[in-house]
Amino acid sequence: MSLSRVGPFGSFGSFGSWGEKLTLLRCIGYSLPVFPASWRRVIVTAAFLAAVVAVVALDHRAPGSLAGARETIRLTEVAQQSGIDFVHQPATLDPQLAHITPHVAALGACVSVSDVNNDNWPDLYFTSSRFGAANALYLNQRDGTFRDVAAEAGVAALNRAGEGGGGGVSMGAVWGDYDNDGFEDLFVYKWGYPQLLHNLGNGRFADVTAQSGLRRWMNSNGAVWFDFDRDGLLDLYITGYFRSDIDFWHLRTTRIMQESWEFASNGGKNLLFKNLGHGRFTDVTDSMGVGSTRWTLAAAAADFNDDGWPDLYLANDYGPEQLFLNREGKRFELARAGLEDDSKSGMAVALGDVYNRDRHDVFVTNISERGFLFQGNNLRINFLKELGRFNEIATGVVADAGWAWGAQFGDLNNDGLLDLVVVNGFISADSGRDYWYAMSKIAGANGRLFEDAATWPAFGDASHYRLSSLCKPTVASRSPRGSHYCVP
Ligand SMILES: [Ca+2]
Ligand SMILES: [Ca+2]
Ligand SMILES: [Ca+2]
Ligand SMILES: [Ca+2]
Repeated sequence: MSLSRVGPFGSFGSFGSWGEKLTLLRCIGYSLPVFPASWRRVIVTAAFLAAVVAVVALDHRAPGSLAGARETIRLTEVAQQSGIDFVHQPATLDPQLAHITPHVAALGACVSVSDVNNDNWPDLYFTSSRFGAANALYLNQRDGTFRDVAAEAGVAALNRAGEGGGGGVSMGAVWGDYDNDGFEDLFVYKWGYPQLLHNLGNGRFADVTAQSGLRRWMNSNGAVWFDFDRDGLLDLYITGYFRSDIDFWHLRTTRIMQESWEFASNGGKNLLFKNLGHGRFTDVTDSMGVGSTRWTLAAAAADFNDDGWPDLYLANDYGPEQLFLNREGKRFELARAGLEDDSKSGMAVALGDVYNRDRHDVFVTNISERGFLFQGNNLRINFLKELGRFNEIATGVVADAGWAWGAQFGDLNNDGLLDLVVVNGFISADSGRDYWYAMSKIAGANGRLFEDAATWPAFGDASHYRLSSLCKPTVASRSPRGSHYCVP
C-alpha cells in the first residue's frame, strides 16, 4: 500500500486569494476618539480584562462545539465516480538516500482548487513528484464529474530531469491572477526550478517562468500569493524546505538534513518576489526581512493584526511557527506572539474565524505517534490586538489527529460554525511496523550526526505511523519545550 504524505490541500491557493479579499475589506479604517490619560488606562484595562474573559470563555466552548460537529457531518467518497483517478507518484532520489527515500520523498501530493475557466465551477489541479509522471488539471464538467485536461492545457508535463525546461519535480501549486486579466494563473513550486504558467483564457497555459524572473532553483514545499504592498498586483512568497544548493538527483553531500530536532534553522531560504507588473518579478526577500531559513512547510497570508496590511504566518517543521507582521508594505517584523518557544513539526496552516469574531485564527498540524511522541496540533485563537499574542486551545481530537498533515477549515454543515478537516497518516509500507524507534535514536544524537543523511538508520518496510497505539497521551511526560513524549 502506498499512501504518500498529503500536502496542505487547497490551503495555499485558496488562502492566497482569500487573504487578499479580506485585506481589501479591511482597508476601511476608523479612528478612536481622544480620551484623557486616566480614562485611556481604564479603557485599556477593561479591554485587557475583556480579552482575558474571552479567552477563558472560548476555552470552555471548544469541546462542546466539536462534539456536536461529529454527530452531524457525513462525507461520502465519490472520487472514482467523478472521474478523478489521480495517484501521486513520489520522487525518486539520488542513490545515496536510498535507505531513507520513503522519509525524504514523502512530500509533493497536493491538490489546489481554482476556477480556471471562469465558469463559476471550481476545478482541481493535482501535482505528482516523479520524473515523467503527469500533473492533472481536472475541469469541472458541471454534472458531478471532472475531466483531466492537463495535457492539452500544457500543465501536465512539468516533472522533468535536467536543466532544460522546468527541471525538477512538482511539490504543489497555488493559483493567482498575477496580471489581472481575469484568469487565474498557475504557480507550481518544485524541488528544482519552479514554474509560472500564464492562463491564456482559451484553455491553454504558457510557461512564462524565464521572463518572469522566477526561475530560481529551490527545494520548495509551499507558496502563497498576496499583495504585500497593496499596489494591486499579487506578489509571491515561496517557502524553502531543503536548502536550495541541494540537487536531489546529483547530491554533492549527504549533510542535507536538519541540524536539530526542535530548533533547526538550516533549511532552504524563503523568498519574497514583488510583482513589478508586465509579468516581471523581483526578489525583495532581504530588504523586506522575510528570508527565514527554518524548515517551512506551509505559509498563509492574512491581516492577522487588523491594521490593513497582509501578514505572513509560517508552519515550520523541526521548529517553532513564525508570524511576520507587515509594516505598511515597507518591511516585515518577526512578531513575538507566543510562538517562539513552542517547537513542533508544523506541517500545514489553516486559517479560519473559529468563533465568528471577525479574526483570523490559526490551526497548524503537527505529528503525534502514540508510544513515542505526542506534540499535538495547535489551534491558536487570535488575541493579537488585545494581548499581542495567540492563545493555544487545542484539546481532544483537535490536538491529537495522529500524524497530521494537511488541514482546512470549512462550514461543512452550514450551521454558521467552521468545521475542520485534517488529513493524516504516513503509511508508506507495513502499517504494523514503524520507523519511530529507529528515528528517535538519530533524533537524540548531536546535530552533526542528525544533519547527515548517511548516518540515518534504514527505513526498510516500516511506516511513520502505526495503526496501533501503545500508550495514551495521559501517561505522557511533558518536555520543557512543549512536546509530549509518551512512555511505552
Ligand atoms: Ca471552472
Ligand atoms: Ca491572469
Ligand atoms: Ca503587490
Ligand atoms: Ca497586518
